[in-house]
Amino acid sequence: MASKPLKDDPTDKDLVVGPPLRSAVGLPSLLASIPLALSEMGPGRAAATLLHMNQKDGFDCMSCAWPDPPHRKTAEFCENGAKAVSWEADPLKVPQSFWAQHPVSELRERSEYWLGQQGRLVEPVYKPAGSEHYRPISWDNAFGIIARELNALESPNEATFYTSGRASNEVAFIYQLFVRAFGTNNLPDCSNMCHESTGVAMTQSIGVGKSAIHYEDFAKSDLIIIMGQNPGTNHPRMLTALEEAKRAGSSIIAINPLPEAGLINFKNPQRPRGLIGKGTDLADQYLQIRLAGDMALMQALAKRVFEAEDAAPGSVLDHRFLEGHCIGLAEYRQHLSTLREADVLAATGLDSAQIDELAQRYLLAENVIITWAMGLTQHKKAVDTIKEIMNVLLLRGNIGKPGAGPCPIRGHSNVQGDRTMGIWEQMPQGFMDKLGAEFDFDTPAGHGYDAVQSIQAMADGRVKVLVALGGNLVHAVSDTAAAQEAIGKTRLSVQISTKLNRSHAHTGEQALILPTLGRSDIDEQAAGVQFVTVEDTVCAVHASQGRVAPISAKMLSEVAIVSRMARAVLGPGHPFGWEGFADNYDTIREHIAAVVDGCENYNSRVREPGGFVLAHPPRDSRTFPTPSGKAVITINHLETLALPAGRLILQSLRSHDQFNTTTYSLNDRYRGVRKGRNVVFVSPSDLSALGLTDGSYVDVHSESEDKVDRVLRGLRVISYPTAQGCGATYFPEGNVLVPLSATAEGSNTPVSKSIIVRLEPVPAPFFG
Ligand SMILES: Nc1nc2c(c(=O)[nH]1)N[C@H]1C(S)=C(S)[C@@H](COP(=O)(O)OP(=O)(O)OC[C@H]3O[C@@H](n4cnc5c(=O)[nH]c(N)nc54)[C@H](O)[C@@H]3O)O[C@H]1N2
Ligand SMILES: Nc1nc2c(c(=O)[nH]1)N[C@H]1C(S)=C(S)[C@@H](COP(=O)(O)OP(=O)(O)OC[C@H]3O[C@@H](n4cnc5c(=O)[nH]c(N)nc54)[C@H](O)[C@@H]3O)O[C@H]1N2
Ligand code: SF4
Ligand SMILES: [Mo]
Repeated sequence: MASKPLKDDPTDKDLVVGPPLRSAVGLPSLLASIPLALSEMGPGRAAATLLHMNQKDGFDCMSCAWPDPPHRKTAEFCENGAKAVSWEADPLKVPQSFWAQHPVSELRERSEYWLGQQGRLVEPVYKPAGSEHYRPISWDNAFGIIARELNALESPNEATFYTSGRASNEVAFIYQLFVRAFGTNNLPDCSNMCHESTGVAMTQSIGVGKSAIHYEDFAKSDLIIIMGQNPGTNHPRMLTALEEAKRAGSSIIAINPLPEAGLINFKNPQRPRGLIGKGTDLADQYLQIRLAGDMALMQALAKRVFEAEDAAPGSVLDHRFLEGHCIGLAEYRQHLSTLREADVLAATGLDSAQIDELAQRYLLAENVIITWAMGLTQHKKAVDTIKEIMNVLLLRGNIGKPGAGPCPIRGHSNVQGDRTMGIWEQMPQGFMDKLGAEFDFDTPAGHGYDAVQSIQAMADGRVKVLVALGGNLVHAVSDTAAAQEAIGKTRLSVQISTKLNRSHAHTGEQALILPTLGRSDIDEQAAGVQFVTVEDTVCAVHASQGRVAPISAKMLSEVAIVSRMARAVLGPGHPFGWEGFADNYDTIREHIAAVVDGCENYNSRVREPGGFVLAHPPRDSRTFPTPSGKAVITINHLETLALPAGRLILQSLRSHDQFNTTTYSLNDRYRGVRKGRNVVFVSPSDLSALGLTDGSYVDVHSESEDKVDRVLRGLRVISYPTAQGCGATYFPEGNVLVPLSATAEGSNTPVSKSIIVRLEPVPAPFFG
């Protein structure tokens, strides 16, 4: 039974706010996912998808990048994975009549929830210049329009090619090949707005920008420090790994301005006791840090490590490791000697005793893992903050040994694989050389545009065509109004998508929507049913094969779309063998094996049950591929976000029932919010200082250097136990507040988690 398309957009009319929960998962969430799957997909598709999700012969969950355990259970998915597959495998189709009925001007006013509920996109549609309506078009004509517009450009650099991290390795590889054969490195991706800061920082520190642990290391660790991450919502099966680690004797420290339920306690739905019992208490220490205070905290921790070493020389630092594998120790020690505790306390909002306890716990543990996600990467000093994490780990040799290492937790299910395959505006020369040699062509020189630079280039006319392989760029990037205007200036925007979203409404003069198969769909090509491959957050690569029949024969696979687009644009005689790629994905994997380091014998290794783990020199052998050949202990200058009186630092984050810009429902169960999203969380002490009360309404104005008044209107204030001086609201709505130019130093990632705002009281909205 398919859900009925909504007539109206949901409002916050029935918003209910209760207390935040102190435990995650358990019975309610398991039960919550099943009826949803049944009502959206029907029982046949629900069984075909849920039972094959994350199994060795099934498909990879399309939601987050959390890895699969070595031994799989029958139900190897979480509530949010079930929501993601229910949303994708929805048998409801956007009907042909839809396009005549709904002009783009109307779609612009619709909520993401409404857009996503209209069903799967099942035929290509085209909006000509000057028209308010899309209309069905043949695939050949669609590719013809793309070829015409791309080939009319004065330079290939006048086009930009976005990728969202759900794309498989196979399509990512041929997409970047097409883009580089066309002649540009303009390959922005969602990673630019996500873990870019991580990649930059870790590459400088240890030479590799990826997690340096195996799945099994969680249970081998003595201590896991979880920073800036909400696993209960965004990587729910991580709670199982944390529970196993706790049972094996590890302790957990959570560092987060918000008391997130999933970090406090976990009831495991896979364990009968978990359903009814009191669950496992997770965090042994919970540090409610001020937003953007983590760099100061890591420096204070490192300083305490040095003080302990001074008190007991030779017994605290890992001298053998430091001497054999690292540079920069003496300078770092010297630099931290000037760190002032008062600055640390102001930046973190913590007291010295809390930081002392953190240091004691760190020093007592032999093997330490530090994980993090968007709470660290989306700040001005994000790169330096992550380099300080690396410093802390290096001091005690917490890398390249069992149970220890840095572990950034990626977002989209294949965002890491897409990078491995060459989706990056600044791929290293070694990759470019191998790509050029394999296909015998001159790869474009120089760096291309990232996501923010692409929007800026559209705004000032340097980019005239936008092609997007998935995602929802206009609503995911910062400064929504500026992004809408910029994309509106292009000649053509092309979206390769499964479902409708805001990027189909804010388009170039002309626009194309190309409907694609998703992860769960059976992908049949000339050589038979195909599988694709993906890489998870711990560098494990494996196959993924869809399990349900596509609901329309007019949808094409992403590989078919990209290879046909390439043939249309580059000409029928183009020598790379595009047609064969779509017929049989093994042909693509042969090229991946030749070009991508670590992917030798790719076709046979991904056919092993469970796949294989990519090499990682720091993890595997304490070899550091930096210019010096050593891990670099870096010096970073502390800068604390200044907070003028009467202002708050605001973060924008995910509710429990959304996937990035996709809204599954208006609920955020763990934080006690139901049937509404237009809320701002503020601490009780800030509320009284600002003269506001729980339940009142405010407009949120951001205060930026360019003096533009960016406003998010009519938010309901929630008194919430967040760190003092800090507020929170939901992403993507919060993007209207972030100037395009407000980005992290060194990674150009929008600072979505540190926006200085002022709250102005307004009357309660009237819900007619
Ligand atoms: N269900 C679901 N799963 C998802 C996604 C989704 O939208 N829905 N998105 C996927 C993607 S693309 C990504 S990148 C990940 C995101 O995963 P997360 O990073 O967990 O996502 P956010 O909701 O942005 O949460 C940020 C967390 O960091 C904390 N935080 C914010 N600022 C700071 C800070 O300055 N310091 C510290 N210490 N903590 C801070 C917040 O309080 C919050 O708990 O999840 C992935 N998985
Ligand atoms: N303010 C603020 N902004 C943020 C963030 C934040 O925390 N705060 N987080 C940032 C982060 S971490 C990220 S990753 C970005 C996310 O940016 P994006 O990746 O661009 O956004 P998504 O919402 O994940 O994209 C969803 C759309 O992808 C399409 N889609 C879904 N599945 C498939 C598929 O299999 N194939 C294809 N071709 N299309 C598909 C659907 O049409 C769907 O509407 O947003 C960033 N923006
Ligand atoms: S943890 Fe992430 S990848 Fe695993 S089932 Fe849940 S949403 Fe999917
Ligand atoms: Mo992300």
